Amino acid sequence: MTHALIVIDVQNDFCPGGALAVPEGDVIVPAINAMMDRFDAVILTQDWHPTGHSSFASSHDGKAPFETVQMPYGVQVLWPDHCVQGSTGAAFHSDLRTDADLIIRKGFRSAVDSYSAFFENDQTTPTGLEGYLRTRGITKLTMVGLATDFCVHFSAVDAARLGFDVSVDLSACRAIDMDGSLQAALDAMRNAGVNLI
Ligand code: VGL
Ligand code: ZN
Repeated sequence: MTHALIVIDVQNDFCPGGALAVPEGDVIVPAINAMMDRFDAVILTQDWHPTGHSSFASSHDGKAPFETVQMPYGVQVLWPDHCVQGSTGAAFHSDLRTDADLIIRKGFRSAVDSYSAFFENDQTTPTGLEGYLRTRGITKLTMVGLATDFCVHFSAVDAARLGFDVSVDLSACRAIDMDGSLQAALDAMRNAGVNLI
């Protein structure tokens, strides 16, 4: 059994002072750093949007952040501009250990957002992470990071559906929590067979 730690989007824009700050997003960094040595593999994900990305409210006339829009692939929440490729906001929190095996970037296609580390929000375009894990013989995943109710949630549910043994360590996650999204995410993860610890 090969067990990987997947660290989701611990980037400046999701930490206090960032463009899409998650309350206490930075508080989890020491715990995540300490966990890394206990795993066979460590993988970081990085939200990585081009300027003018379709998930940005600023790309839609008359729309404000946290409103929604209908995209060809379904309903999309609109966000403040965040994690623009190469920006300081897209960089990992400066205290996060980056001595990881793999950094996987997502959300780099303008027309489709990607919450999950496995599939873009159209739920069909793969990021390549599944192939990486399978070819390394990794079957067990523990996920931590930001935000519990968006990227951690969709990554964990996709991983469980793909047949990985998935746990989410909630002590090393923090949520955006808009309109009950945290409770909905916890329910969805539980229903998908994700172990919440
Ligand atoms: C995320 C909203 C937009 C996340 C990324 O990492 O949870 N949330 N982009
Ligand atoms: Zn994003």
